[in-house]
Amino acid sequence: MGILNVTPDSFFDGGEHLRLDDAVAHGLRMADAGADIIDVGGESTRPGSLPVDPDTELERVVPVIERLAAEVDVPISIDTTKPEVAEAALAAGATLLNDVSGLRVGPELAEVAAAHGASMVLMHSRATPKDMQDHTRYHDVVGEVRDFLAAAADLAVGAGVPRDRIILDPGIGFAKDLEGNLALLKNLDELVALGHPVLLGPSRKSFIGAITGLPVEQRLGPTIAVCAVAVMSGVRILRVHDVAEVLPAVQVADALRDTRTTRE
Ligand code: HH2
Repeated sequence: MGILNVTPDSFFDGGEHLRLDDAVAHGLRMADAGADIIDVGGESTRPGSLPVDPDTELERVVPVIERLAAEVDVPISIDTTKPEVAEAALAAGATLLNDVSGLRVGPELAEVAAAHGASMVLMHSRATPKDMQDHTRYHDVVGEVRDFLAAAADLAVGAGVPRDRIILDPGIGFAKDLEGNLALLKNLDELVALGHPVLLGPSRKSFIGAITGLPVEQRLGPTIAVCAVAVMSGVRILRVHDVAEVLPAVQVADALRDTRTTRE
């Protein structure tokens, strides 16, 4: 899944794709590089970021989705927590709804997805991007995230989304400190065991900076390492900024995973 942030303030690519032509060109580049999904977002959710009003978010994402839907074959995903933005994005040609709130505010987003026959990503998070890093304490982060995602999947099914269209995501960096992120990354198999495809978004995030001391521009190598480990743990979708660079590592990890399982 290639990331296409149509925002002025995303933590890595903020401001790079605000012009429609630049955004579409980047989407096409990622599709050419082998992305299976393009994830379009119009609101940064980095720690500390402030919400964007629905009209601004709509103006950013809808024209990009319309153009990409006409110009690329790969599915387009909309990264939003606002039902009105989801509705317009799915009408414009997106077929996957990426909900970083994991339906915390209720089933409305799932109802929108169901009405459009769209698939859904349900991600674990807490509070809002502005204050989520004040909510990083858990008794058992892996168990709590797993139970949250299982309940969110049930809520989506209740709202009409077929179970086989639901993807789960532990939400790396969303209301998690380094210890929490590492616990989740070390126990991805527990989320995979829920039976849904698991998506992971580690790309250039601050836990990599905390481990390596590297600034965001220099986090590609460690991002690739995390992606390879995630594939070995059964993760099926990696949400990344650098599709061309990550894809070969994912292909190799996938081949090694098959080797390990076919020997017995
Ligand atoms: N991370 C971000 C945004 N959306 N969606 C899912 N499913 N999983 C994630 O881990 C995830 C996500 C944050 O990263 P990014 O889009 O690069 O930055 P920003 O929020 O600053 O736009």
